[in-house]
Amino acid sequence: MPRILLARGDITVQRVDAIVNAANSSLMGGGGVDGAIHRAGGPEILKECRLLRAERYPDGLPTGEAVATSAGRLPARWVIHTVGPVYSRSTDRSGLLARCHTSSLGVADALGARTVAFPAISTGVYGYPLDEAATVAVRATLGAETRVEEVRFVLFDERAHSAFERALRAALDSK
Ligand code: AR6
Repeated sequence: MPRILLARGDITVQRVDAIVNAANSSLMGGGGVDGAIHRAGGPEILKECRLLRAERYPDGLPTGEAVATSAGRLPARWVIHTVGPVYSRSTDRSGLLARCHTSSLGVADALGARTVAFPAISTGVYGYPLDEAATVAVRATLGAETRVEEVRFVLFDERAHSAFERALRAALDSK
């Protein structure tokens, strides 16, 4: 079971083996944390994403799956791209959100990454309520079978940070 740490700030400056990108299935970049990672990491990341699309994912990366590239100019060694679900009021997509976390940790294991930083996947453009997303993210991570030793959730603002604090406390209390 990985140790979970919560931090406030910008994921692009984290000194960890791998950072996770809340991408979209095109892997061609976007806004939010995806835009920030490509801007800070430079063109090398997009070049590798184009190759992945051409060779492995001609129809795009499916929601819930994950794939790695190098990290260009970022301090991390790798970027693990995953695609969160768009929030829906009528359909429960928490299984897909949980899978983003377990898939990303599986990719981290294959790379030999021991420290991994995650953003609050799906809680921006994709509209997932913070408390729900935090609960899913924390539980999936605590339940994952992985050799990753540290998962650091890097939360951009105080609202996200306190949602993850509540979720982590609740998950640890119920153990
Ligand atoms: N570091 C850490 N967290 C950040 C950063 C940052 N530099 N920038 C934003 N966040 P979002 P999604 C937070 O919208 O909801 C993109 O266009 C942000 O406050 O980045 O999964 C993709 O290409 C929020 O809490 O991702 C997709 O099309 C969280 O990161 C789509 O958005 C996630 O917000 C994915 O939407």
